[in-house]
Amino acid sequence: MNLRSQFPILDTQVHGHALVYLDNAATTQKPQRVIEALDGYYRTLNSNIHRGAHHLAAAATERYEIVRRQVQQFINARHHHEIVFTRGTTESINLVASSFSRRYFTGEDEVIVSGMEHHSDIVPWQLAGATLRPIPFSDEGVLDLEVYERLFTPNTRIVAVNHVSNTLGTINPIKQIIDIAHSHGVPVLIDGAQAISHLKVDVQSLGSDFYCFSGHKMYGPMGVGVMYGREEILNELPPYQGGGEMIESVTFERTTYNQLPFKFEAGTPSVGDVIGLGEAISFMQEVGVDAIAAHEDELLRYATSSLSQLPGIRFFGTAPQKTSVLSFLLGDAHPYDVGTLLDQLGIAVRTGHHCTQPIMDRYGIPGTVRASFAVYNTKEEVDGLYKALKRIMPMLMS
Ligand code: C6P
Repeated sequence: MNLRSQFPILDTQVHGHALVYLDNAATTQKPQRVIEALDGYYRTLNSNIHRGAHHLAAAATERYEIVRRQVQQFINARHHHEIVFTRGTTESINLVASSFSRRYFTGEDEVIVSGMEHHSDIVPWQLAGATLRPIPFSDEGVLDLEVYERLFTPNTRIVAVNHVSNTLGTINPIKQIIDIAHSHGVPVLIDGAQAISHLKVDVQSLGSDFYCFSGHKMYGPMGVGVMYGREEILNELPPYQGGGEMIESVTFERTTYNQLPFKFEAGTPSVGDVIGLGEAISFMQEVGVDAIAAHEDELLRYATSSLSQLPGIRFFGTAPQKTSVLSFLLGDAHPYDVGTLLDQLGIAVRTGHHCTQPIMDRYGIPGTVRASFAVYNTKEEVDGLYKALKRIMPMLMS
């Protein structure tokens, strides 16, 4: 897919080598049009929204609200007021955990998560006082749904699982997970941080109660994300933060709250970043989510078969349904050493526990090397990774 020229950063040289950027699960690079949208916002539109009586305030508000409808359409939400802008997936999940627990927790509360959750979908529930019941997974990285069914108790308040694992790449069967939870009368939050740039998401056909994601992992800016919530459930929840915009009226005795979605958007939002997110969605729609997925699948297959030829390589996450994440270890080499040597050759990967320490404990390893692909990556770059690994292996393996 010849989109590379739209991404200026891909021309960067690193340590005398052309950059090979394979850290897309951490954050994707941004196309020129997203950079221009941010620049254009600050040059021509910058203003606080929903407040001022003047032209710029009205124009910025209109653009911001257009993006809300664009996101609604992108994930097929029923209503635009079900889309709440946040700073990212982490804030979206913290919002739900905080508001949901204040409304529904009674003191003996269990949350079912998967054993492959990101810390962002573990810690907020612990902060809310829940006991976590993790769904185990196989060596390949597939969740055990039979055990899942047995984790429900009268104290189960919510199920919170990721759509795609950032470390293993597994695409979890979230429709099935949601249906099972609903048959127990339990709502479901989906952490879509790693799914939104690879898979078509339809929150209505999935039936998810909450769906959270970050703009920066889908070719958009950092500092903006989305918390989708079903209207009925959002109407039941108390606000997350207090401040401007989320109120209807304030006195020193009593405050009443604004309607959805503003009830959950206290303070000045990151307007320019929301507008940049809109541009990123347009980019993805013009390329086509299916075309993006097909290209990345091809790269994943190619990379898996190519790297399999390296003696002593071990892959983590070999589920049949995967996105373009390849986690591995080279013999007993420490992942950090592999990452540092790759960097010297211009190749950017992530190393460590990837904010999923329970996965590392499950396999008894300190971390992995993770290569993750996006729409602009090429087979030549995969070849570059293979050659670089081959070159550094003798330095690392005893
Ligand atoms: N994973 C990674 O390199 P934020 O930081 O709020 O945009 O996203 C948090 C988050 C939540 N859930 C999942 C499944 C994620 O992968 C992430 C972010 C990055 O894998 C940074 S740790």
